[in-house]
Amino acid sequence: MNDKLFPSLAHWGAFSARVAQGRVVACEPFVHDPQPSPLLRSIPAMVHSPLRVAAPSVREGWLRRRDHHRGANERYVEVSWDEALSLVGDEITRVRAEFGSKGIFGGSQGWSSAGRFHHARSQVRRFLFSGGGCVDQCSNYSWGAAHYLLPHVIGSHLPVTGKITQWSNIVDNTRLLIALGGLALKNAQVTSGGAGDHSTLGWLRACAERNIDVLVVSPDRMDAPAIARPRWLGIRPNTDTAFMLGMAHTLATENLHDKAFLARYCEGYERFEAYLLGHSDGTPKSAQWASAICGIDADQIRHIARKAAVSRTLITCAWSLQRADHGEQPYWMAVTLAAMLGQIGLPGGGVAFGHGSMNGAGYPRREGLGFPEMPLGTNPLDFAIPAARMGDLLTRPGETFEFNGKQLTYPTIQMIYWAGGNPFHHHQDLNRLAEGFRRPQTVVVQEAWWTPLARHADIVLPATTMLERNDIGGSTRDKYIFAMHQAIAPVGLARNDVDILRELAARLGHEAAFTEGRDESGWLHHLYEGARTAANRVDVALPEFDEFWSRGYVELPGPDKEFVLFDSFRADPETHRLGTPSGRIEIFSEAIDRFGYADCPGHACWIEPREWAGAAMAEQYPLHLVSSQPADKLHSQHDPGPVSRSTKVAGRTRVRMNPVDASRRGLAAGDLVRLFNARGACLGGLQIDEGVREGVVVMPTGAWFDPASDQVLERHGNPNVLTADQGTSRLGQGCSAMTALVEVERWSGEAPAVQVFDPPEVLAA
Ligand SMILES: Nc1nc2c(c(=O)[nH]1)N[C@H]1C(S)=C(S)[C@@H](COP(=O)(O)OP(=O)(O)OC[C@H]3O[C@@H](n4cnc5c(=O)[nH]c(N)nc54)[C@H](O)[C@@H]3O)O[C@H]1N2
Ligand SMILES: Nc1nc2c(c(=O)[nH]1)N[C@H]1C(S)=C(S)[C@@H](COP(=O)(O)OP(=O)(O)OC[C@H]3O[C@@H](n4cnc5c(=O)[nH]c(N)nc54)[C@H](O)[C@@H]3O)O[C@H]1N2
Ligand SMILES: [Mo]
Repeated sequence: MNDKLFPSLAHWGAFSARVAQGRVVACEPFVHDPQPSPLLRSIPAMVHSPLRVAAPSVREGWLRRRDHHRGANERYVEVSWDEALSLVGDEITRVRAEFGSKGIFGGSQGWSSAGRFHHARSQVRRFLFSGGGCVDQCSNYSWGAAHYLLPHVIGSHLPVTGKITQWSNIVDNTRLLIALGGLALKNAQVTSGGAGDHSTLGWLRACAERNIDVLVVSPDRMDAPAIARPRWLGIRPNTDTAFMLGMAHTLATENLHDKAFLARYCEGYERFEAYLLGHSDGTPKSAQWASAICGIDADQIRHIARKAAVSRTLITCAWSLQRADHGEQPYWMAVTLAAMLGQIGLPGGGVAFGHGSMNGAGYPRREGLGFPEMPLGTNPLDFAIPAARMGDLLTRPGETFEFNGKQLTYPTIQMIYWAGGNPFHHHQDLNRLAEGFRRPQTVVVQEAWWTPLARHADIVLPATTMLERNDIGGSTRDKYIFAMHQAIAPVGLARNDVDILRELAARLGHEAAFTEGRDESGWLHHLYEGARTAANRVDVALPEFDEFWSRGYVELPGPDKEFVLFDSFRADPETHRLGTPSGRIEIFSEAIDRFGYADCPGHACWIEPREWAGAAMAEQYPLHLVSSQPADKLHSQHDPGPVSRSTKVAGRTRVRMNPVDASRRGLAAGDLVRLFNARGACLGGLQIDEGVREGVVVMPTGAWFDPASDQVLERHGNPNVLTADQGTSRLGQGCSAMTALVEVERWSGEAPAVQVFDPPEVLAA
């Protein structure tokens, strides 16, 4: 066989594509990766999938009548590239002329591919910005609440991006590791921008070897991998703030809190303490009080607090905690609790975010080392909505809302342009989103596959995958820069996103601003040289481009000194002031207090989520839905691939439930079940698991949205027909997907077939 190997990179790992007779036949993991992800196995089937968009396609109803009827099961007509680009170019020109740039929604949230030059979302925003601007999106679905809270409290949001105390430092120093939301290995498969070094498993093993007391607090025991020899506390979802308040109360009443640390490094502890002890509202937040809310025994809460006070303790919070109603509160409370323990800035102590959320969180790059990233330019419109508020944008034009101390108004969107994301994966309350998607005049999508988003578009432009183009990849959370070699010719009539946009820019008269005079090769050299120059400045020599390209990767040295979050602030808080107004940790924030938000007051506090076990609504919908990240894919990417398909039960997403809840409903393993609430309903395949806390069901995200035409039932198991589309609070306006109540029953009728894995009807040109 005359197979050839081509180095490449996905968010879930570096690999080499094996190509025979012009087809990708296998993906071989990067040789230096200690723990390659099994997700690589889906790539060949997906690249050559019958679900690839073969040619530019226009929805028949839009082409003939300009109708807005965007459903999930529409018919398309193939057109030539020239006709497709004329239609798109004319629409952009018309909408800009009639409504201005604020008529175009181009935030295009989504992970796209790992390559940094062909990163679709970056390119589409560059294109729209250089052509006059668009309504953009700020922050993301991952950590929206933290993004806007943490600068008020600790002066920066950077710790939530992965700049946190290094794993090696934890292994050497921590004695008690409290992981709220856990350390799930499923999540460690992925790093945004690509992972060459899957290291989390090794770090968890090292924790066990050092006899670190790893305490996983989560509704799902899967978040407590056995390799770390953890203890598991099955908490009620969305109640971590109460749990930590109970610990804080124990510290304060037993005089175990570090008064010297609070006085020197923090602002406003007294205001918080008045609340904690119940002086300001009559309710002491005792361990007993906390236990009734979070479902963890009061003695256990007290015991953990006492142990934390005498051990080197690190509290690390998964990002999921803040992807919930009032998601700002658990993060603020974790900082407050860590401040009371007085170990912030010490090796292996204090507070951190996301060690269990993504590979490489806790592996910061050496200070000063750059990585290849496309410049976006600036948006002339200078307007962005918080990422997760797009449902409101589309359904509430003209409405004013509050966001981190500002008032913004949703404009009326006439045109949506998307490349590199899937809102029918990532957004909440998808039935509402589908309604919002019918409002604009035109929806343009660049996609490689007939995803649920492509099926809701008027004009679908077929894009190449990473194996059909040359690129360069890397992440601040990984130690490599990777060359990505084109392995095969574009499939069907697919074009590179950047080439589609360049030709449109040429037709619209801003090609030079879009390309800056560089083609693919020019940009790859430019991006690599940027990283090389930055490295040179910190005395790290990287090889010339040609050597890098033929070797396929370069390895960058790790930090020269172990990274410990806030160590310099601790050493000298006057010189290394935090970026908060006081320069210190703000346990009470004047700035937030002045906003006057009842849903995010001036210090951390327990506010009941609108949906949780303690809500009145729980009588009708008694199960808390946890829609966590899927183990078998990245979001909705490659859901039709073999890895994802092999995990489905009865052809639908697996939903896990405690045996007590199952027997109460007369349900058995393998049953086809219907999950429902007032917002929607979907099918799932039942798995019974005593590692799921009673009162909770776990349905991971990622199933391609497959509504029956009446929209009453989603057939495939997409939990976002059940989640609520509401901001975390007026402060962060983040995604609050983890706050949803549902009921589950056996599906007794005939099982409706899943249809989203069949391509839509497409008429030849
Ligand atoms: N219920 C619930 N919902 C959630 C979450 C949750 O925890 N619970 N988590 C949220 C989070 S944290 C996130 S980050 C989001 C993720 O949401 P998204 O990032 O929108 O999800 P993806 O499935 O990664 O979408 C990427 C899309 O880009 C396409 N694509 C890949 N490469 C290319 C390319 O080169 N060119 C083009 N044009 N397209 C390409 C893929 O086919 C795919 O359709 O979901 C959010 N939604
Ligand atoms: N395999 C894979 N890995 C991924 C991704 C993927 O799609 N697939 N997505 C990546 C992305 S974009 C992101 S943002 C990160 C997200 O990282 P996280 O937000 O940390 O990931 P999740 O899986 O949503 O949540 C982690 C765990 O938190 C638990 N949990 C949920 N609610 C609560 C709660 O109220 N309290 C407590 N204590 N625990 C709770 C759930 O059981 C869940 O397994 O993951 C990344 N990693
Ligand atoms: Mo995310």
